[in-house]
Amino acid sequence: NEPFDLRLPTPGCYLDPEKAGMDSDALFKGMTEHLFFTLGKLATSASPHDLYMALSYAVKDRLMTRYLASQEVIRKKPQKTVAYLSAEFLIGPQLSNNLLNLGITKEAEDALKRFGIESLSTILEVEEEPGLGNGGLGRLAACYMESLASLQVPAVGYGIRYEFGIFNQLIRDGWQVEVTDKWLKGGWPWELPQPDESCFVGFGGRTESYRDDKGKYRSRWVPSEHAIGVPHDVPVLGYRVNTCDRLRLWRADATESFDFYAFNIGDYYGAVEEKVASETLSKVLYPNDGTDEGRRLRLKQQHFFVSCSLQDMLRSLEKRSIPVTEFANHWTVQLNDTHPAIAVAELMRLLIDQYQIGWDKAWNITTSSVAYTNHTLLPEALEKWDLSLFSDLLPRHLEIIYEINWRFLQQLRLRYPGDDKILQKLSIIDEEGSKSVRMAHLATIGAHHINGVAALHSDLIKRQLLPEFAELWPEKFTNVTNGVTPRRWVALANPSLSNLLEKEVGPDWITNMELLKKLENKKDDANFLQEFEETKLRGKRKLASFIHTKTGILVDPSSLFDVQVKRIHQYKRQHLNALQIIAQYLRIKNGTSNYKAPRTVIFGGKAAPGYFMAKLIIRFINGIADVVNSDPDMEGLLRVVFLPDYNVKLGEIVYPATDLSEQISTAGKEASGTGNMKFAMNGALTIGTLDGANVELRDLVKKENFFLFGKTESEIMHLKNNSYSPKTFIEKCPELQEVIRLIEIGHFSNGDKELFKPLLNSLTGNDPFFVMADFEDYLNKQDEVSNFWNNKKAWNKMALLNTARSGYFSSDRSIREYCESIWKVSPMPVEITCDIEEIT
Ligand code: H53
Repeated sequence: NEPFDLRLPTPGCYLDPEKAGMDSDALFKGMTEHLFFTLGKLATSASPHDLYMALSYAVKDRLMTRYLASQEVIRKKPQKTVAYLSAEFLIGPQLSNNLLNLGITKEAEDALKRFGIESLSTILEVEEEPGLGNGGLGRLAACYMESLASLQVPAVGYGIRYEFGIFNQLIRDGWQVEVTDKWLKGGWPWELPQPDESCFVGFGGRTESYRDDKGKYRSRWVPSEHAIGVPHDVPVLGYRVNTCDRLRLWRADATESFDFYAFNIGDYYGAVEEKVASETLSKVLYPNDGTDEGRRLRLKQQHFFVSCSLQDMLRSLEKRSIPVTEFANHWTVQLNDTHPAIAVAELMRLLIDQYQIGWDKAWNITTSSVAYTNHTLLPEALEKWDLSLFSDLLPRHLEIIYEINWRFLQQLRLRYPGDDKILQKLSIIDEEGSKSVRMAHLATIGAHHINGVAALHSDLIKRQLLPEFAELWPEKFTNVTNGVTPRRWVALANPSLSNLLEKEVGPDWITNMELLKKLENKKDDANFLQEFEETKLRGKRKLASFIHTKTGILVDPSSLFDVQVKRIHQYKRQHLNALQIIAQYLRIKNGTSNYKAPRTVIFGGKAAPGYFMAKLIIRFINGIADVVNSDPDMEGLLRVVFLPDYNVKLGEIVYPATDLSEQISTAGKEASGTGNMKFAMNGALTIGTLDGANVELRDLVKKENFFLFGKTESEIMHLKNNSYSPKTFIEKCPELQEVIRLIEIGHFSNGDKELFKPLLNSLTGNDPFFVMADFEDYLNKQDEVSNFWNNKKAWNKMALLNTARSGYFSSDRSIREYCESIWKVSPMPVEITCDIEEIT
């Protein structure tokens, strides 16, 4: 492994891997230069945003050596690289993370002081976060990129550079209002546009057959429309290592600024139209989390970024004179859900049509390089494309899919002679109703591995979602439980806890979370538990002041902070939590509460703009908050807060400040959940169902440190199969009847009896997410929580054990599992040497 030679012409002396250029003097100089030359500003008149930009540019400069060295290593010594294909990367703010991973946070603080800025946080606050994802899936992709780099694994994350990310959420009269996310408006300093590596992508048109040089009939695609993908690269630096991987996000450009023919004949608008149409491709992120809308533009986005990415991978082989038949030895392609599943057909098309490789060989290459992660069992999330839309947009891909399907069905016919049912069930084409292409089937057939994202979920994939596939190819199915990066979610988000952890177990916990097990020795140490509690209090004070600034609500940091932050979805059951609050409210009102644990219940999360019931749930929570927060009887006992515009940045404030984490989805519905992991690491206790990764969390922290309630997945199935009736549960629970009555009479809607009717009708009608069935158990469990809260020592001990035992949920562990069992890649350290004398 040849060291990267730093005596290459690199501006500035930011080159020494250890220190040169990393001290505060050099950072100050770099900032001054960027203020002057890049931003055209004088230091004397620089705004906080100018200083943020200048510092970010100076920090990005300091990533470049590692970034280029990491690419050189692969060029010189080819090694298998991970291509993580994802329609979403919710990467969060970049400055703090890069400072942490470079190890120059202190130096940056010192440099800022010389511009009169006393606290780094005032500069971090102005950073606009790129909301290039909806929720769990996009954030997971970001954690995985950070872990890949930290583990020194060569990797590229491929995605879309949406001009508008997930909308910003305002709350007006209790309702969610969506506002366009203009994250690029002030300039975004972290990307490197690479127009010379652009790719062409076709759409529409027709296929035609022709005879090649050897007289063989072949098929080819004649698209009617084209777009250009321009890569914008974001460096992803690992923690205190030289590996700096890449996030390559594609922006769509028009092929020609104008159609000159149309322009010349006077059709000015017609000429501009196609340009505008091509550029809308990367305009906006679809704001649905786990629901498939089947929209034409969405399929275009998917094909656009997948095609660019695969072309980019193939081109990288050509550049290094590696035959494309070696593809699978150099790239391992991970499909993050079915959003990039078109990759199976597109890789086949490129190999067959572009590189003239025969079917069998091409299929072998494809199936040896592609793997698929499933993230959901919800039927509404499983992508299906209308056949007519598909053939209109991607006619050649459809031909290829038919061929893949035909060969697959032939295999099935041999195995299950005469069984047409199974053929229909497994076919890529759904023949029922208006015919459609099932993307999960395409991905499953084209992948060498299919994994779920938590033990229970992976098991359900095999038993419920794709049982016949699992029987056919048991060796393909596996599990990799999700994880989250401890750099962002503990080290950055929770500095006071991090300091305590470092003092207790040393600094290595950041890359080896298992070391936190050592904290178990302290579980009965009153002084240590006190210190641990102090870190939590600090987080709560910060959140309390944030809540006050954003909502005007005053909350008491010594109350129990009970938090549910995640996308709003019926299966996640924010409404179950809301109903429970009403029950507590009623008890206080009726004087029947033995309420010894003052609580602040905090919600946060966005609803898909077209998801009526989710938006009504937000309105419902705000209705309850209004009544509770303005009632003097609730003073000092109960507060309800809906935090607007939940995003990564806000998550960093919320996780360290939480005492109780709400993970209350209907069992069998949440594939994994990752918020549950962030809370546990930060010492929150969980109240939760046996769903997703909660199951593993409870096993790890041990059942006495987890508040379990609710029906299990099999009990839910049983209810479902035996004509579940929510009424029977309501009849058994007088408190629930009271709660419902209060909503009915309009108590939380200023007397409006209609407002929440759709919600009530759903709950008392068919209650699709079994809220009524779990209500009583949940309420009882909440009483237990309150009782525990009054024994602070016991609470702190449980909280400490959650932190101590949460190491398994580091995304480093998940990535190691992917590397070993699916990708077969190993770390490749990047060495950098330089002779400082020579370059300074
Ligand atoms: O993916 C997370 C899981 C979570 C699951 C989520 C998800 C999306 O955010 C979007 C689409 C989709 O199919 C699944 O709901 O349970 O933790 C990461 O795996």
